[in-house]
Amino acid sequence: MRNIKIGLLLWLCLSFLAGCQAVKETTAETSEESIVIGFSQSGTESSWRKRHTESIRTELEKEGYEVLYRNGYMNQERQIQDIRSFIVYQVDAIVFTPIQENNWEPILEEAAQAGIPVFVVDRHVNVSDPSLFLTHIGPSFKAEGNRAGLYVSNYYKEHQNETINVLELTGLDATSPTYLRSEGFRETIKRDYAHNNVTIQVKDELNGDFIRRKGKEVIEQYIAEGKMEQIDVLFSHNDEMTLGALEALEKTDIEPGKDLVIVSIDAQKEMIDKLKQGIVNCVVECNPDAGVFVKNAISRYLARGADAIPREIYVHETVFSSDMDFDQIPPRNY
Ligand code: GYE
Repeated sequence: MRNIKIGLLLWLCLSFLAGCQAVKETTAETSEESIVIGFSQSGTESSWRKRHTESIRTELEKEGYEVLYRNGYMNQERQIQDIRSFIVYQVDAIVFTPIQENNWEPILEEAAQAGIPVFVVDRHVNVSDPSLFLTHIGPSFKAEGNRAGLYVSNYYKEHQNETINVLELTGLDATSPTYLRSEGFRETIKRDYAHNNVTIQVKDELNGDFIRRKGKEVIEQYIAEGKMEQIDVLFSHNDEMTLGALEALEKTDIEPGKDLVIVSIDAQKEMIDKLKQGIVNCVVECNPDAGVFVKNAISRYLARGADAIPREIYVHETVFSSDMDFDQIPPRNY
């Protein structure tokens, strides 16, 4: 009996050791074959951006890819250095969200020479050779602007013989969300009002770089110049700047959401709360959950090559406004 017990123990130990060896071998195999993705993010200026980063990192890691992450701290030179370090490291793919759209050509040429595919996410790049990146993955910024404009034109559809003045608070210059949101908005507010003589016009434009503090500063200045009274609608290119503008408005008699119609873009949790409180009127969603789209594009590229990837991949988005059933708004994760 004792012999049987010793035998059993010995067998268990041997199986355990064999098991360990097998695990070790698989681990070694995986790390040898593991796909490395360099991910250069432009900064951390908003909750939207933080969620965007988290979404991409977690989806890629869940897929078993190794992610080298770098934060560009809103500095293009830094992003260029980060991308160069990925090239030196010979990563399998580069994912990058450009701070603005110009002057990427030289570094993208370096990546192309090294044979590394580039996936541009969120903002666009402006390059003369389109083969320098494989695809662009992100929102339709123009559709976001259209949705904002549509809310405003519907809001005034029963009005008559009026000119509606809009103050546009724009994001960072030379970025596609800024000029496309603007373009989309202006396109829609031009809708024909001839029958009841209503004109919706962008009276003034202020720049807040997508940053809360800057949004607050420029609106404070505008209020100090005595110009805010003439404004009916504030159209802000992102929630952070809207939050800054709301802080500035606290020192006035203007009641946001009532005396001033406010339309914001992103749909961060904080802004959805303001919508529910009636402080803002419309929040156009900008979807930061790009991760799954990025992961799918990379996996598809690895399995089927560059020809299997569309040039433009849109993420889905919606719009929330004061006239909707707030229970329909999905919980926000940013
Ligand atoms: O709307 C904003 C962020 O590029 C679409 O950047 C993005 C914008 C987003 O700072 O909140």
